[in-house]
Formats: sequence, structure tokens, C-alpha cells
Amino acid sequence: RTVSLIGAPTDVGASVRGAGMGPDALRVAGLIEALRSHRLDVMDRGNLSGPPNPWKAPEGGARHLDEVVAWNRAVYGAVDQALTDGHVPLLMGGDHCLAIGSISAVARHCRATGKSLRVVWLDAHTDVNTEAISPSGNLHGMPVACLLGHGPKPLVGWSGEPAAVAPDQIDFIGIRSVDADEKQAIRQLGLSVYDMRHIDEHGMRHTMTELLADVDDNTHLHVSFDLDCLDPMEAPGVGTGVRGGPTYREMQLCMEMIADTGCMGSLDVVEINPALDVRNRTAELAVDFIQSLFGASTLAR
Ligand code: DIR
Ligand code: MN
Ligand code: MN
Ligand code: MN
Repeated sequence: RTVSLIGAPTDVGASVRGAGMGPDALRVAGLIEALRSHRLDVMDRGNLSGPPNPWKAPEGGARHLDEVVAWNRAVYGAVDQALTDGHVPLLMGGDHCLAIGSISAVARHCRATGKSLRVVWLDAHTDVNTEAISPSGNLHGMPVACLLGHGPKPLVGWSGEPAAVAPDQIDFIGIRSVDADEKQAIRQLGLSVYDMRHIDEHGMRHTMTELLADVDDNTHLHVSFDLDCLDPMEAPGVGTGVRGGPTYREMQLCMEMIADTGCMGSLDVVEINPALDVRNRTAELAVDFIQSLFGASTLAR
């Protein structure tokens, strides 16, 4: 398999600055070498370019909408190209608003090739706010809503259908921070949210077994990995950390069980914030987990 690395160095979707340095933090942490040591071909496509962060207040409930559209257009094009080449796109964010372009391109590709798409959203947050209900106006809190067909108009419909994914195509893991009106949206949409209480009570193994039960040979699994999913004790380099996340071992098991399906076809690694990190620890942690997602394990060669 060939992995296409796509850097999207921007924090336009966030209100904490610094996630734009994520792609180089992953390179410095040895991402390319780690994947190659696992006998994968790696093509580093470099970094995309886009508008700078204008650092403005939200307008109409959303901050930096034009800039978020421009960055996602670039991401959409690069992910679409990687999939056309038969590669596994690995989007290196940047903040989580970039999942709109990434997953829209994946959804279009799945429809064209007859694959059934499943999205695994690893995050402390559900990111299903809209401009009407978001308390922050930050678009990195809205990508799921946009992909389901509900966010700001310019960010909806990119896959060629009104919604890139249906609610039953997405599962959330690690959730422990949901805004007041977001809770109602989750219930109305009928989203499958495996929150931290579910993981506490059932364990990561049972949770992932349940989540992956109907994955089959025709499934394209897209993993959207927000590093704030982890406990901030493990991953301090994130803009909006929330205590009480999965441990290193729990997250390793989650990644290894996804790898065991053999179905992961695309990946986002987002929200690493080197400005808040400790000696690049969070990017190094991300590299560990990415290796596991691509099949590295303690005893396998
Ligand atoms: C919050 C934070 N729910 C918001 N979201 C974050 O601004 O909408 N998502 N940080 O990753
Ligand atoms: Mn997120
Ligand atoms: Mn998050
Ligand atoms: Mn259960």
C-alpha cells in the first residue's frame, strides 16, 4: 500500500492558535520513517497552501468561513487525487474543520466505487454544532454537522449529495464534552456516541467489537483522529483538552482493532498544537497510534 501524506497547516477553524504547525510536528516526530519501517510506501505531498488566519470574530455564527472554505477546497482536491491514484490519504492537520473536505472527497470516491463508507470519529467532542447553536463560532466544532448536511451553506454538499454521510455511517469514540444544544442535535439525528462512560462500563474491547461488528470486505473505513480524544496527561499538545480521556493502552487497543479489519482506507490526524506541547510528545504519540492503525503490533513482523 502507498500512503499519501497531505499537510494542511492551518488553524482557521479554531480559536486557539498553533494547530497550523501540526504537519511539521508529525514529520519531525518521524512519521515518514515509522510508516516506511512498516513496509509501506510513503509519498509526502508536502503542505497545501491557503489563506492566513485573519483572527476575526465570528460572523453569522461562524468564524473565518471564507478561509475555512478555501482550505477545505485544497484538502478536497488533494484527498480526491490520492484516492484516484489508489493511495491511502493521510491528512495531517491543522484543525478539525479540514475533515469536511477530506471526508467529502472520501464519500464521493466511495459512491463512485461502490464501497460502503463508515467513519470512526475519535474525539473528546462530537463536533456536531452548527452556526445556529455553536457557543464558540469555531468551525472545528462543526465538521460533523456539515458532513451530515446541516452546517453553513458554503460547507455543505461537497460530496455531490446533500449529505456526505448519514447518521448511521458515523460512530464516535472518547466523547466527554458536548455543548448544550449539541446534545439535542445528537438525539434528533440519532448519532451513535460511545462516550467515556460507555468505555468505562463496557471497556474499549467490547465497545470496538460492537462498533466494528458489521464492517465487511466492501467497507471503506475512514478514521478521523482528533488528538484531544486522548487524556491530556498523555497528549498535552492540543488546543481544547478535556480531562478524563482514554489511556495510552485503551487507545492502542482501539487502533489495533481498527487495523485488524484491514478496511482503513483514509485517515485524518488533526488538532496537534505544538505551541502547547511538551517536547513534541503529542506528535510522537500520534506517530505511535498511526503505526498501530497501519498494522504495527508488539509481536507481528
Ligand atoms: C466546542 C469545542 N464544542 C466548540 N470543540 C472542539 O467550539 O464547538 N472540537 N474543540 O474538537
Ligand atoms: Mn474534533
Ligand atoms: Mn476535539
Ligand atoms: Mn455496549
